[in-house]
Amino acid sequence: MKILLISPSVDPESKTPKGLMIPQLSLHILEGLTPPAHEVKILEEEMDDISLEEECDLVGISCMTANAPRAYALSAEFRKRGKTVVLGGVHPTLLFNEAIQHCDAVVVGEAENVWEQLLEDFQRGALKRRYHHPATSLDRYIHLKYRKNSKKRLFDVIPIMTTRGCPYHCVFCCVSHLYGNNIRHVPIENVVRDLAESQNRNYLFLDDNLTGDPQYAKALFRAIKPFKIKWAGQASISIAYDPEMMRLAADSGCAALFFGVESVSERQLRTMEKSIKNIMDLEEAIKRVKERGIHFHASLVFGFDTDTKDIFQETLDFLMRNKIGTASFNILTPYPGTRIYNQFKREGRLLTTNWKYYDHSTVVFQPKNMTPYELQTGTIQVKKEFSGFTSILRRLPGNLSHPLLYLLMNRGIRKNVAADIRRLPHLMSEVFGIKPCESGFASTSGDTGLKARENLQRPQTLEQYQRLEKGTES
Ligand code: B12
Ligand code: SF4
Repeated sequence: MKILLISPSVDPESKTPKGLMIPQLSLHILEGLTPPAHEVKILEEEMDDISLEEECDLVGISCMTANAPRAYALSAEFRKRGKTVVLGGVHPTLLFNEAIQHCDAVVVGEAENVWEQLLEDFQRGALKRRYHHPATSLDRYIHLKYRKNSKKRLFDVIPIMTTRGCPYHCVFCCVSHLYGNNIRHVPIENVVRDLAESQNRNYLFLDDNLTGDPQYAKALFRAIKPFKIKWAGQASISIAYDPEMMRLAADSGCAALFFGVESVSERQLRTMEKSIKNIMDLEEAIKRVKERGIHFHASLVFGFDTDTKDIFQETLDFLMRNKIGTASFNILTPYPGTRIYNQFKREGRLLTTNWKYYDHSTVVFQPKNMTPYELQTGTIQVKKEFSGFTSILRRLPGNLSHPLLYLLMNRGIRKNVAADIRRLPHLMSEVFGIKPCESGFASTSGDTGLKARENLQRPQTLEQYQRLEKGTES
């Protein structure tokens, strides 16, 4: 039997250079679980073209919330052509009732204990609508085959996940709904086997918090040290206060760590399940990470109810003062299955439930202390100033341990700003319900586009937005 596994893009028109793609682990796990009698083909739409006429018996599609509409559209096309489609991943797990309307079967949660059964059922003509295993074990070794995306070792990065599950319940996160509240581990000998078999130089640990279980993390770092690899991963900022962990991480090849800093507002930090709740301790932690020669990437979120318009300048000042290497500037997104989604829905604050806008870069709700437009453009402005030439030069002295990574990632942010500005007019009319004046964007196309705000009618309240959305005001 021929199985086609697909990871759809949010926007099929835009492609990512192959060299920057990290293989989609879920699809490679499915391939590894598939008995050798079957043939598997993997297509990642961000770099591959998808042919609807592809010869296959079964199609499996993986999606998050933002690419769910595209997954549903592809599924509809394949089903029209007589193919059976199975959906899996974050979004179908969170919204089974919605996903099942668009396909033949859904795998809710992890696939390790159900995929082979699903294939058998399909071959017998007895496919069920829902597959789920409540307590997936990560003990089994699954051999993963990766194709090379790039000939350059610098860009060829292989993903590895060593833990699943999270004991915390951050209001904007769905991970504990997906994988449960207990941290489960892949046996360290299996991780070591992965490294030995893949023979790569660069790895990305996909764990939500690689150091969530300090004992496991330390044993892991000791075990991988002999491979002399370079790796990056996500960790909790509290590791900066564990000198042994820092030493073991650095010795095992840690080049960069991504930290969910989320906010530089103490008011916000105090409301969150964070180990560090004040700015002074955060700044000391950043210093310690950098002293170890580890690149510091901060992930920030704008749009909390405690945020006012001052948060943008406050964040920029913080990033410059601490010479932060790189950062992701996310807009608070109420993903279905999170506490914040339920709250905003209850309060009538969701501006759209078109999932394609649930991408961390679009305001899809009514913020408390500013308009959606202000949150959107404020975030773009921070990205723009942070990734500007002067800012890169000013932060360079604190980022000399990995200069190439520093420059390339900042360039990436810069490119992202241009894309954000290009889509602003579309968001304004489609999500915020603001109609640009006739003279609006055309006259500002040579500029950043942000000046266009002067030419726009800007509704200030949710009621105004809702009226605009219904077309009763223009
Ligand atoms: C790594 C990662 C990324 C990487 C992906 C790199 C890559 N090529 O793999 C990058 C940085 C690119 C990324 C980007 C984004 N990400 Co991300 N990401 C993750 C992370 C940390 C791990 C995902 C992963 O690979 N897990 C390992 C695999 C094995 O697990 P899995 O995908 O769940 O797959 C299992 C099952 O779900 C199931 N399964 C999955 N697919 C399928 C398909 C079929 C057919 C079947 C049968 C089963 C099945 O089987 C698998 C094995 O058990 C998760 C957090 C998490 N814990 O999941 C966030 C996460 C998935 N990302 C998230 C978000 C929001 C994003 C972005 C929108 C953020 C942004 N703006 O940058 C973008 C969107 C990109 C896009 N194109 O849509 C959210 C999704 C929320 C949501 N409801 O959609 C998560 C949950 C983070 C969070 N805490 O909120 N992400
Ligand atoms: S944001 Fe991180 S710590 Fe918080 S629940 Fe999600 S995975 Fe856990």
